[in-house]
Amino acid sequence: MTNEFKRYTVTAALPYANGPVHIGHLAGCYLPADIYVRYLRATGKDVLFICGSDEHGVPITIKAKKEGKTPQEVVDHYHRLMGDAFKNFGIQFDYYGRTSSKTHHETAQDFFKTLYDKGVFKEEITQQYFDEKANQFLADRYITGTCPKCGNENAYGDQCEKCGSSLSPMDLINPRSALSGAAPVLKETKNWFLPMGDIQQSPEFKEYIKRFEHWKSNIKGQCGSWLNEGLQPRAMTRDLDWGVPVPLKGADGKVLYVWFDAPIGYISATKEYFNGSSEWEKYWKADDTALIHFIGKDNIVFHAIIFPMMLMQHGGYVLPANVPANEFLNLEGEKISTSRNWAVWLHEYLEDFPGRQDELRYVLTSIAPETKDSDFSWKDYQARVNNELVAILGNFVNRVMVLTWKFFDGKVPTDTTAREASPTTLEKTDALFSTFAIQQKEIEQKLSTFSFREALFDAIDLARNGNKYLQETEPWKLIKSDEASVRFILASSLEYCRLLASVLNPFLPATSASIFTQLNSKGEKLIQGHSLNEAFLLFKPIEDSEIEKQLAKLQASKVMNSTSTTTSNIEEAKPEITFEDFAKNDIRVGTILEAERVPKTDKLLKLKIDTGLDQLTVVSGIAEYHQPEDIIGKQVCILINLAPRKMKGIESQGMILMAKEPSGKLVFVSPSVITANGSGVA
Ligand code: B3M
Ligand code: ZN
Repeated sequence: MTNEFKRYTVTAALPYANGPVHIGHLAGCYLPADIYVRYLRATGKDVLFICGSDEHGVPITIKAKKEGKTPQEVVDHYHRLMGDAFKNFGIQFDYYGRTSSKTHHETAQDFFKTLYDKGVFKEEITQQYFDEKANQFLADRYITGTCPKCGNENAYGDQCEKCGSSLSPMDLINPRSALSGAAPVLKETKNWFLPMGDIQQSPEFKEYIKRFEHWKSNIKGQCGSWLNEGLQPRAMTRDLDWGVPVPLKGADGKVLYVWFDAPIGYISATKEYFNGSSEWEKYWKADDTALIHFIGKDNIVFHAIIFPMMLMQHGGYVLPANVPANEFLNLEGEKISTSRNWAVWLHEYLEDFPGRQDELRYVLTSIAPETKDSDFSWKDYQARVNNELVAILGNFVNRVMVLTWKFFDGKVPTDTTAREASPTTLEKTDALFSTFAIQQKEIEQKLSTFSFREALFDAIDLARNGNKYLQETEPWKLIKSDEASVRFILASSLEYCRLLASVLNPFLPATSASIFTQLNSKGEKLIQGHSLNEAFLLFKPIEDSEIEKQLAKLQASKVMNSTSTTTSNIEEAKPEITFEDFAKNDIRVGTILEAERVPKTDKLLKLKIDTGLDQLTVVSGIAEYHQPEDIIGKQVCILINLAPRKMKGIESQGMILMAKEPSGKLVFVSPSVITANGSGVA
C-alpha cells in the first residue's frame, strides 16, 4: 500500500475535551499513529498528520454542569492539557485543531448544507423527552430511570451501567430528567436522518467495503455484523444547545450530531493548517492521497461506515484507504475508567517520571492492543524498562561510547572502509551489518502493515545483536594485542549506533535524538577523527519504590471508589436535635483492659473499660470484626451514662462508639493520639 500513493493524510481520533489523556488513549491510537507517521516521513513520503480536540457532545455539557462551569471553559482547559500531553510524549502532529473553532463550524455547516441541498437527509418527526421545568429537550444521557432489565434505579437513557444493557430513553421505567429531577414529557421534534440503510445498498458503498478485506480483522468483524443486521437511519441533528448550530431556517435550538461534526474536524484542521490556501484540498480530494484513520475500537463504525458514507454523499472526497483500529488496553487487569480514576494519566506520569516519556512509549508499544485487549501493569513496566531498555539498548550504546572515550579520546578511531582488522573481526562485523540490513527491511515491512509491536521487537533485537558483537569481539581485551582491530570494531559499533538511532526514531524519538547527540551527528556518516560528545546513560533503572508508589496511587483510587459506590448503603440522616439533646451524652475516652467472647454468641464481646472515673463492663456487638486479643490496650470512646442493660445475663454499663461502614463493618472511633482516660468527648 505504501507505494501506490503520493501523499498520506493520517488522522488520530479527536479526543473528547472532557478529561485528560491516559495510557489507554496513547497505546490505542496516538502512539501507533505517531510511529507510522514518523516511519513515513523517514522514507521521504509526503505526510500530513492531523488531530484535535472534540469539543462537542453531551458528556462535555454534563461535565460543565457538574463543575459549575460553561462548556467552553471545560473544553478550553482540556484542549490545552491534551495538547501539552501529546507534545510531551513526542506525538508529532502537523496540526492539532479543535472543533469549537470558527473554521470548523463553517466547514461542518457547509458540509451539512451540501448534503441537505442534495436531498440526502430524511426529515423525520419523532417523539422526544422534554423537560418542561428546564424548558429543553433531553439528550439520552440526561434522562435517568429504572432499568427494565435489572431494576437499577439509576440507569441512563442510553445505557444501564449496572447490567451493561444499551437502552433507549423510552425503555426506562419512571424516567426523570437529570437537569431538574422532573418527570419528562414526550414532545414532537424534527430532525434530519442519514438513511444509512439506503446508502448501504448503493453500488459505491458496496465497492468501498471491499477494502475491509485487506484491513485489520476487527474492522471486518464489527462492521460485518452491523452490515449483516442492516443499517438503520441515524439522526444527524440533535436538540441541544452545545455544538455546531444546524444551518437551516427553523432549526433553532438544534445542533449537528457530535459524530457528524467530529470527523469533519479532520478536514477543518487541515484547512486551518494550510491557512486559507487551497492546498488542503489535495490532502482530501486527490485520488493519489491515502486517507488513514487511527482509532480505538469503540470508534470503528463511525470511521469505517458513517464518515465514509458522509464523504460519499458529499462527493469529491477520497474514502479511507485504511482504518487501523486497536483494541483496548487494561490497567492491572481492570478496564481503564475515567470516572473511577482507574488510569495512568499522561500528565501525572510525567510529573512522577520526568523526561522518561520514551520508557512509556516503549512499554506501551511492546504491549500494544493491536489484535486483542492487553494489560498494562507497573511490574511489567519496570521489568521491560530495566531488562530491555537499560540492560540491552542503553547498555550497548554506553559501552560503545565509553570504550571509544577510553581508548581513543572520544574520536572515531578509523575509517571503516579501510577495513584494517583481523579476518575474524571483519567476518563478525560483516555478519552484524548484513543481519541489520535484513532486519531493517523487515521492520519497514511491519511498520507499513501496522504491526508496530513486532517491529519494535525487531528493533530491540538489533541492539541485542550489537551487544553480542561486543561480547564476542571483546575490544577491551583485544586492545593489548590488536589495536587495529579494536579501532575497526569501535568505529563499526559507532556506525551501528548511528543506524540504530534512525531505526529507533519512530518508536523512541527522544532516545534516538540522545544517541545522535552523543555521536555529535545530525544523521550523517561518521568519519575518522570525528569528535564525539560526552557519554551519558540513555536510561536509568526503575526502582521498586517508584513502582510501589504507583501501585499505592491506584490502590487509593480503589478505596475511594469502594466508599463512593456504596453510598446507597449509608444510613439515612436522622431528625434534627438541639445542643441540649446532644449535651446529655456523657462520652469519655477510655482504655480496654480486658476482652473476652460471650459464650454461645457470634457477635458479642465482654469488655472491661477504664473510663478514668471507674471500670465499666460493656457488652459490645463487635466480635465479627475484632479479636479479643487484638483490642486489649486500645483507646476508645465510650458513652458512660447509658442506662444499664442486661445482655446474655451480663449487665452492660455503657456503650463503645463504633463507626459502621456501608459494608456493615464496625471500626473503633478512637482519639488520634493517646489521650488521658476520662477526657470528655464533645
Ligand atoms: N471524540 C470519541 C473518543 O474520544 C470521539 C472521537 C472522535 S474522532 C472524529 O473516543
Ligand atoms: Zn440494568
